[in-house]
Amino acid sequence: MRQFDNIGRIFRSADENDTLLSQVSQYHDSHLPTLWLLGKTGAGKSTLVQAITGNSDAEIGKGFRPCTRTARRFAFPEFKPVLQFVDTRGLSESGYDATEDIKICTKQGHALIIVMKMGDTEQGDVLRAIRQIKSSQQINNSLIVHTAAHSVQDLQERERLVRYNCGQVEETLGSETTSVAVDFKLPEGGTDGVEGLVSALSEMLPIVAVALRKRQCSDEEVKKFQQLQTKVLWYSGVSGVSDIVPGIGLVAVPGIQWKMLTDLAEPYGTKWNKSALAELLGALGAGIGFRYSLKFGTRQVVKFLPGWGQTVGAASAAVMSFCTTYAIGRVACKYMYHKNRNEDVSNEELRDLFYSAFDSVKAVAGQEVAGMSKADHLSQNASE
Ligand SMILES: Nc1nc2c(ncn2[C@@H]2O[C@H](COP(=O)(O)OP(=O)(O)O)[C@@H](O)[C@H]2O)c(=O)[nH]1
Ligand SMILES: [Mg+2]
Repeated sequence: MRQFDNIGRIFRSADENDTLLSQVSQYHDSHLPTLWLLGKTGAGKSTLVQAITGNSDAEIGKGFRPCTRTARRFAFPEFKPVLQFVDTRGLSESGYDATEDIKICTKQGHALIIVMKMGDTEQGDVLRAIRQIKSSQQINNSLIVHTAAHSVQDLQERERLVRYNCGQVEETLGSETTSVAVDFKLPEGGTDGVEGLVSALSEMLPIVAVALRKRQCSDEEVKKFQQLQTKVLWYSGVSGVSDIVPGIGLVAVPGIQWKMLTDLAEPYGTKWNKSALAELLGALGAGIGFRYSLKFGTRQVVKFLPGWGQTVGAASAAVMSFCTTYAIGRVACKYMYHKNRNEDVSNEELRDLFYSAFDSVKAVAGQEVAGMSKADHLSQNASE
């Protein structure tokens, strides 16, 4: 086990870098992928957040915090957030100026969600804001959401109303825009169209597909992981950021991964130590474990992932850090789950899971890192 001797040392020294890590997480949490909700009061913005996060009305009400003079943000989850909703309240105030809100919403990957109640054709305030947003040339993804679809029974009438409001928005934006019709509160209870809404949002922001899409699943191990998934995504995002903020990467990534493992152990009623970690990395095989222990650079690990060897030079280290952290988190959860039950889990199974977890967040990592680099670049330019 000599090859793993470095693990404790490196992790301990990284652990001492708490201030550094808290800077990185602060940067991460203020550059979250953003769903910007634009719509009149009563259009259904809060209800939308509630429907797709599964949070209660009360949690939504209390979770929104002012972030500009005219907007509030709702981070999801509240602690260790991986995305945010921004609700523009000032929209109906005369002289609403979107400049500050545009800045907040375009720091990271983002999508503009235009929320309109079915049949409400009075959209002057919304269109005025859209005009301003368009002229900033900062928003490239938008979706129109027609809420309370079932309040209009006649399907042809519904279609006509949808077309009318889409027409108003498209004329203002100067481009075609996807739209979905939903009802969050059917008279008989339940919802309609929420799945389609989440799919449309996932197309624009890949994080939505990973963090918010609920998959029915009967496997207890997977269910347990799903409860911890956003936590793993948060650590992955923070690892990615640490590669972008200059001078932090090599030290920070293993430290962040170690913190993640420690954090994940609690819900499994266990603890990590050097030998448990060595066992897990050993199970993942020479390709992952051995290299990991030698260099601690995710760049090194990734060279041994099938299909990534050739692209590693071109792909950004931050994407690699993100995906590797996620994959390690995923595998560690499975390892702990079975260990706790004294069940065997084969090395192949762990390895396959590592690769599939890695692949499952490539799109998320790509967008986050592109967004963060852009934000970083912009703020550097601004301070020059
Ligand atoms: N029937 C129905 N009611 C809705 C729907 N969306 C929102 N509402 C209701 O409309 C009202 C305003 O919604 P809210 O989400 O607070 O609007 P906001 O001001 O845009 O945040 C609430 O009473 C909601 O219950 C919907 O899809 N169907
Ligand atoms: Mg609201």
